[in-house]
This record gives sequence, C-alpha cells and structure tokens, in this order.
Amino acid sequence: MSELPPSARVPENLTSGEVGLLRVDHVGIAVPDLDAALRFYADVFGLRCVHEETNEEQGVREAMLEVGDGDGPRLQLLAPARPDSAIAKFLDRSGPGLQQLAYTVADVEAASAALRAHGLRLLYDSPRRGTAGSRINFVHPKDAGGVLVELVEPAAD
Ligand code: V0V
Repeated sequence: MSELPPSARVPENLTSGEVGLLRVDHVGIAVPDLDAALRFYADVFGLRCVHEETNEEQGVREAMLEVGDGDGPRLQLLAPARPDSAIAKFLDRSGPGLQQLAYTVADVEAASAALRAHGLRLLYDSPRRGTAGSRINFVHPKDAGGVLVELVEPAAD
C-alpha cells in the first residue's frame, strides 16, 4: 500500500552486536476491533494509518501507523482474524495491550542463528511472511524477559 519510510531501509554496515539489531521497527498492540482502534488512534492521538493488510498465516488483521514525521518506529495494531490465532489467544488471556516489540534486522536468518547460539528459542525454524513482504521470526517471550521479540527483515525494495 505504501513505500517503506527512509528509516525502514537498511543501510549498509550498520549493526549493533552480532545479532544485528538496527533499530526498533514497530511496537505491536493487540486490539479486539481494528476499525474501532484505527478511529481511536486517529481521533485521539492523530496517528495516520500508512499500511493495512490481513495476514492469513498469522490469523491477523493489522495496520501500521506513523508517529510524527514518520522517521521513527511505527505502531502496529493487531486484531484477530480468526479465534484460534495468536492475537485471539493473547486477548483472551491478557486483554488489549502491548503484545510485541519488533526490531529491524538486515538478515533475519543470521539474527535468528545468533540468538539461538545464546540459547534462546526462536518460534519458527525458518522465517515467515510479515508485513509488506517482510521476513519475520520471533523469540519466545519466556526467553526474553517476558517480551515477545519480533525480528523484521524488510522487503528488498
Ligand atoms: C504469551 N505469553 C506472552 C505473550 N504471549 N508473554 C509476553 N508477551 C506475549 N505476547 C506468555 C503467556 O502469558 C504464558 O506465560 C506463556 O507465554 C505461554 O507460552 P506458550 O504456552 O508457549 O504459548 P502461547 O500459546 O501463549 O503463545 C505465545 C506465543 C504465540 C508467543 C508462542 O503468541 C506466538 O506464536 N506468537 C508469534 C506469532 C504472533 O504473535 N503473531 C501475531 C502477530 P505464563 O502464563 O506461562 O507465565 S503477526 C505480526 O506481528 C506480523 C504479521 C508482522 O509484524 O509483520
């Protein structure tokens, strides 16, 4: 739907440590109703939706919102697309709220391998499709201080 902002493009030679986290990509918030949440964030916080899609594999309807000049991390609203999805389970157990913290990486397989070498459990053996054609994987929250950490390798263009 929209081009990636300059902050989401991966510069060369920019890494912090062997895992290669480049920046905070987005913060994910679980919501029961995407349209109602979009209205709330637009009307109250003045945030603009720049991308929306349904990810069938993840069972989620999601929207990306830009903050300020759009150069920093985005807000991702996540609503369940079916009752057996991760977001539906999260809402049932914890209610609406912060569900994940996502970092941009240049190479999701390399980042996952480095985290596995530290003994952390990655949820998928190989990356899956994320927002806007990105490749994603997750660290189990129990291995990351109670935070569901997502790794996002943006689509090439
Ligand atoms: C569960 N737990 C969490 C958590 N979800 N803790 C912090 N943050 C979360 N989001 C805790 C939960 O309270 C339990 O703690 C424990 O983990 C349960 O672990 P489990 O039985 O292994 O797992 P489940 O069945 O609760 O599932 C949790 C996981 C699941 C993380 C495995 O949500 C998952 O597969 N997530 C990855 C996919 C995902 O989140 N998709 C939606 C976004 P106690 O009670 O044992 O202490 S899709 C997306 O982000 C996209 C498309 C994108 O960005 O591009």
